[in-house]
Amino acid sequence: MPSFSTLAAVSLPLIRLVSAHGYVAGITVNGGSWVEGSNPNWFYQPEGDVPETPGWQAENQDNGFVAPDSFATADIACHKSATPGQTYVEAASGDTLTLYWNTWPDSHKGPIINYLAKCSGECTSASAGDLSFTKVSEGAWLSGSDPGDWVTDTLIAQNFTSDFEVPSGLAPGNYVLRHEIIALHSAGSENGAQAYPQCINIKVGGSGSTSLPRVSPPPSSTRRPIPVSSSASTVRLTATRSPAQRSGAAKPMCPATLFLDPLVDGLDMV
Ligand SMILES: [Cu+2]
Repeated sequence: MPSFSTLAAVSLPLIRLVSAHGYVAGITVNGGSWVEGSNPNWFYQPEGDVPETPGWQAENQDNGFVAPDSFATADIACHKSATPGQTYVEAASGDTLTLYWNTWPDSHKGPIINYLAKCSGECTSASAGDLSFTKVSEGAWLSGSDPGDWVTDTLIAQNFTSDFEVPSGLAPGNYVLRHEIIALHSAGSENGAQAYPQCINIKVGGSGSTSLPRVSPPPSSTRRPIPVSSSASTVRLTATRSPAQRSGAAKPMCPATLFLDPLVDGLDMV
């Protein structure tokens, strides 16, 4: 059994790191004026005291993450027990949204992925678990190894910002953007990957006509539980692979890239 001093030595750096996790504090459209995103501190404040913003609020007061053993729950959609943002970011198809994280730790390297879900009515009254997300863009490993240069390093270098382009031609309507970082520094351990999803309501204008595809979940026979309770010593996050990935037709991005496509239905290791 470890002595108390050993435990203390191990836990202190962890406490320090937790406070360094981030959230999307604000958004600009085409470099325009600042739109407030969200803040974990608002979750428990009385309703009237919370600013109305497009950012969803969640029970992530520790600035923490959603672990793989929750990937089959609604928490993976917009973070823990999320409630919808009460306004929208107004944008047109083809516009660039810049998402400002308040901070991000250098050690938390991994993919940054953007999904959109169309709301059937107002996103301001949507439920996270009812949204059907389609992956729109992704970035992950860039160069080097152990662990090399990742898009999260780019985010840090760009003043903690990440750009998202609203797909050109996207039909007007109310959408939820699901912007997610998956930190992989602990992904070698079972249940060790860390998902940091952030949701933002977007009202898309313009005259586009392209709808998001409706993706059917893969047959249950191709799914395995998440996390896979295997004793293998490698990354254990694996569920279904798309047919293209199974046949090898899909180009792997790097040896440790996680794909969540479509949301909840399959988490693939490539
Ligand atoms: Cu962390």
